[in-house]
Amino acid sequence: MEKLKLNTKNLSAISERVATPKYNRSNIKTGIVHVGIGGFHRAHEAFYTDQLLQDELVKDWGICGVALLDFDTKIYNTLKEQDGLYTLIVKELDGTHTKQVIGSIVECLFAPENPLKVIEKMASPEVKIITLTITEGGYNYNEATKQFDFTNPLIVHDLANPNAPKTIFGYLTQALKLRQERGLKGLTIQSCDNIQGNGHMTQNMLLSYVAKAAPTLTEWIIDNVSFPNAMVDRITPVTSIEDIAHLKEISGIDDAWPVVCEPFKQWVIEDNFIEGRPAWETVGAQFVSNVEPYEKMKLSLLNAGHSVLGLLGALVGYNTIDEAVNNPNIRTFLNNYMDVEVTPTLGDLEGINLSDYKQSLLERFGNINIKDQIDRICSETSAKFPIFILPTINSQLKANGSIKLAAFVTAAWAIYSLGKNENGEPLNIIDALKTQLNEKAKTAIQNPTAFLEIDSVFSDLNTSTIFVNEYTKAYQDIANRGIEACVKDYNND
Ligand code: CS2
Repeated sequence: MEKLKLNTKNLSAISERVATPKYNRSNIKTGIVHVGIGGFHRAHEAFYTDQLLQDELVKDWGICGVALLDFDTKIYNTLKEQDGLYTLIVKELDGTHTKQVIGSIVECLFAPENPLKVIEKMASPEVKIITLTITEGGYNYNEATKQFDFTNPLIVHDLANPNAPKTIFGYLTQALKLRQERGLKGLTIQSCDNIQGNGHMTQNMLLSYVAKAAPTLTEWIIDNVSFPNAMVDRITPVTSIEDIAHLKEISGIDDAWPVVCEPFKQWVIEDNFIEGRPAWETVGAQFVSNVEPYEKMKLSLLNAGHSVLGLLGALVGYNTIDEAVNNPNIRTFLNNYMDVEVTPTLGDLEGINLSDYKQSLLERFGNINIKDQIDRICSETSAKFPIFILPTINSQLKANGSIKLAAFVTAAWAIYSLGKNENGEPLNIIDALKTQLNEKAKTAIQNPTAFLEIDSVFSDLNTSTIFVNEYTKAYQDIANRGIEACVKDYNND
C-alpha cells in the first residue's frame, strides 16, 4: 500500500482508508486556545470538538494548540508539519483498532519561539475560551502552604519579564491585560486537568499571581472571566514506536505522532461559560451545575487506583497497568482500597451507581490492548499524591476510618523512590522532586518516617500518629517480605 504522509494535501486520499474530517478546515475559525497539546488533549477535548465540527453549521470553535514548554518542541514540529492533523487510534476491548484523523486543531503555536504571538492569540476577539492541560504540577500550588508558590524560579522570571513569559500565569496575565486595555470582552478559562475543583484552582492561582504582577487587573478578571470546574476522563497511554509502525503498516498512513486511547471517555462540565461555548453536549459531554462529586469520585477512584496499581506493580516488576490489575492479589487489594477507604469519603453521588463505576474501572484498567505504561502512571507522583490520595487519607482520619491500605501505598512509594524494583532492576523515575524523593527514601531505610517529611507533598500528615504507625509497619513489612506476600496478608485481614 502506498504510504501517505499525513497532511492536508493527502487528506482526501487518506479518507479512502480511515475516517477524516468531513468539514472544510479552512473555513473553521479559532474560538478556543488550548495550552498543552499532549496525548490527553488530543484524545479528549480535540476529539469531542472534532465530532462537533462535523456539523456543518458549527464553524466558530476551531482550536489553536499552544505548546508552552521547550519540552514540547517535538510535538509542535510534528503537528506543524502535519497541518495540525493527527490520527486517533482507539484500542477497543476486543483488540481491534478504530482509527480516525482529527482535524479540530486548526492552528498551532510554539510559545518559546514567539511568546507575543501566543499572547496576541489569547487576546484576540474571536477567542472565547482558553483551555488547559498543563498537568497537576502546572498550577504552582504548594500543598504545605496552601498558596501559590512564588519561589518557583519560572514565576520569578515571569514577574521580571512580562512580555516573554514561561508559565501559563505569565501568558494569561498579559493576554487578559490586553483584553482589558483594548476594551474587549472577557472569556472562559477552563482547566482540563485532574484536580479537585480545577476551575477554582485555576482562578485562585491566577488571581494570586495577578495580585503581584498586575494588581489593577484583579477586579476585571473577577467580572469578566469564568472558570468552570470539570471532570475529564480518557485513559491515554504514551504512543509507542510500535503504534506508529503499526499504523503505517496497516493503513499506509505516515503519522509521526498518532494518539492511542481507550474507548471510554467522559467529560462532565460545570455550565459556566461567560462568553458562550460549543454545544459539546451534542457529542457526549455532560453539563451539570455541580461537578464536584464527579471530580471527587474520578480522582479518588480512577486516578488513585492507577497510582495504587502503578506503585505496587512497579515494585513487583510489571511494566503495564493491566499486568498489575490482572494479578489477583493486587486486584483484591485495589478493590478493598476502593471499598473500605475511598467509598466512605465520597458522600452522596446522586444518579451514580458506585459499584458499577468501580467495576468498570477494573475492566478499563484490565484492558490488555491498551498497555498503559506504569512509568507514565508513576511519573510525577509527587504532584499526584496530594490530589489523588491525600484527601482520602485526611477524610478517613477525620472520621476515624481505615487508612491502612493508603498507608501501605505510601510506604510502597517510599521504597519505589529508592529507584529499584524487587528484582533489583532500575526504575525509571520521572518526577520534578526526583532528587529530594530519593534522598528522603534513602534516609527512610533507617527511619521510614523521613519520607513523610516532604511537606509540599504530605503537608502535616507526619503529625498523625495513627497514619505514621500504619505507614511504618507497612514500610518494614514490605522491606522484609516484598509486596506480594504483604498484599496477600492485607487482603486476608
Ligand atoms: C493517570 C491519568 O496520570 C495518571 O496518573 O491516572 O493520566 C489517567 O489515565 C487519566 O486521568 C484518565 O482520564
